Amino acid sequence: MDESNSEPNTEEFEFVDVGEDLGAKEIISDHRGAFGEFGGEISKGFLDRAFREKILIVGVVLDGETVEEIEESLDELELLIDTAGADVVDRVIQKRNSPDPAMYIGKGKVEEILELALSYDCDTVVFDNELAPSQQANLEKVLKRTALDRTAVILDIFAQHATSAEGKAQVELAQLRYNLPRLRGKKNFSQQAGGIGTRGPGETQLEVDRRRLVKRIHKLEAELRQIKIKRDSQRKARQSSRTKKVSIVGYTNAGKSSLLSRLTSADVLVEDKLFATLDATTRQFGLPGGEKILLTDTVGFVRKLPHQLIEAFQSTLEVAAAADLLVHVVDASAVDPASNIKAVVEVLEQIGADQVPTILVFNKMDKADRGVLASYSDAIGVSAITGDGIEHLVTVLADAVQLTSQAYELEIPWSRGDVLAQIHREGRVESTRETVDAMQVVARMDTVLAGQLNEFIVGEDA
Ligand SMILES: Nc1nc2c(ncn2[C@@H]2O[C@H](COP(=O)(O)OP(=O)(O)OP(=O)(O)O)[C@@H](O)[C@H]2O)c(=O)[nH]1
Ligand SMILES: [Mg+2]
Repeated sequence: MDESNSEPNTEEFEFVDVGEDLGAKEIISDHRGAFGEFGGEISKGFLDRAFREKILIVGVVLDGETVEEIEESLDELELLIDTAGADVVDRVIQKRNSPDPAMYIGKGKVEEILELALSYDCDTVVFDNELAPSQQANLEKVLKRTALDRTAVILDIFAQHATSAEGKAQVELAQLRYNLPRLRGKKNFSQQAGGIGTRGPGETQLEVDRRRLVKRIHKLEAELRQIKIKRDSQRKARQSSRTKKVSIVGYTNAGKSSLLSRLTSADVLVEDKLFATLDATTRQFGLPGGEKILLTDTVGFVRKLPHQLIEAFQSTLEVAAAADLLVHVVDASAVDPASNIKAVVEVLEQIGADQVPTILVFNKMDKADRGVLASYSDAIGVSAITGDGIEHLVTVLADAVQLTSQAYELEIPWSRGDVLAQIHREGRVESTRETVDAMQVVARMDTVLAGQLNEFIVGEDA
């Protein structure tokens, strides 16, 4: 096979002259590089899992940001890397007005990082900020080791945790969309077998690989569309449109799955790791008043959730945007619950779920100070483990679900006992008054029921 592109292909990259002699005492000749080896399929993640990689992390304090914020973000990155199966050996922080176009951080800082990387003998440097493909390539060239960003780490974790066909397809799609602009030629590029996918006349290896990636992306998109169509129709068949949908959202590891299983005795995966849940699990839950709702537990959020994942997980995240009500679960024992809440609210905005009414629930109160609730007057404290506060949560949940329906005033002729029965069954009657010809009723109903009983409605929002 002709493997002529022995030089990294630079056609899409603005490689800047970053200088060769940066004082490196030794050159690590065979660092993997993050993206050169992909030949169109994701065979492995970005991090090597044959051993625990040693990783240096880098944070940048940009204009308008504080060192504390970045330290916090780096704490989270450290947890993410641990979850991904590697160890952080040290962190570096730089203050800058704005990112450097060539390498995100300044050249002097990169040299410092190289020294540090050599002294720790670390395998990979992970940047907390999203790197442009060219920045990533430039950094790898200078640092002589894999340079990744937070997005790559999160994609890696998702790839490890995906189990369902849909989850796997969603993750692969996100990975491919991330990789596509980062593909570059490499010396030992994957050997092409003859037949389909071989290089056409005048096509470079890089073009072949890019074409294969695009093809795979289209195939996955089609697959996901099919899964969604099938699931949507199953869902329609299963549930009457009147059943209220409540989604449990929140920061990863806050105890969302634990809460679902505490409420519904559902057998869901609960694990002390980030992004344990990637597939939405829905269970029916009977409220004290008798009304049944659908409770869905879904993927957790973090700061700067990669847009590739948000796009690929659109159909999973849709359950939050389409819900009548959200239960936002917060880990009350977290170092800084407020900043986790902020991160979640930001993702909710991104997926168009920020207008959905929300109950704020502080979980893990068994190991938190009650003081955390002080600045959140509407929040409810619970423990999914001990069951403390759960009864109260259920009451609040029932009330909140009621409020998602509108109150109407109806006049129902005595001859229509069937309608009266239907309101009692499907809505919530708040008051009744008998007159000579009719029963006057104030009831909360959703739009579907209200539509059916339109002819009896005499007023709204009573
Ligand atoms: N002490 C204490 N631990 C809890 C409580 N609720 C959950 N946990 C623990 O927190 C960890 C995460 O719980 P999960 O229910 O998996 O959290 P999650 O929000 O679904 O997490 P992801 O799906 O990974 O986003 C597990 O180790 C749970 O046992 C609680 O009320 N108290
Ligand atoms: Mg979970």
